[in-house]
Amino acid sequence: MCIFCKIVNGEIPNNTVHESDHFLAFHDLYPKAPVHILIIPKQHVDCFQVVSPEMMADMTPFIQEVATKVGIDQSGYRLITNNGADGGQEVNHLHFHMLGGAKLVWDHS
Ligand code: IU
Repeated sequence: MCIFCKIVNGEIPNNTVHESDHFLAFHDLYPKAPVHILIIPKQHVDCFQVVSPEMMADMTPFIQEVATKVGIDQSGYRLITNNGADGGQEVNHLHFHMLGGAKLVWDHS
């Protein structure tokens, strides 16, 4: 079972920000910005390339709710998903990084 599935089923603790029946948002263990939240579907999906349009449609308002809940919906944030090897994906369970809480620098590397 993948590490994020273990977080979903409670085997590994997490610092939850927001939760619904289908999605979970929790603080990244190694934050790269003042706010760094990971947003995942509870159902295992490998990566963005294979996610269904229906799941993305459901996930969109959840992601927006997370931003509102942590108070960065107005100040702004960056939403990233690393897809596959060249994208730098290390955990093979779809996740969006929500980064904010400061004016972010755009790093193209
Ligand atoms: P990536 O896009 O797959 O590279 O991102 C994985 C993220 O998961 C990365 O930012 C890690 O810090 C984060 N993470 C975590 O928060 N908790 C964990 O147990 C593991 C990784 I493993």
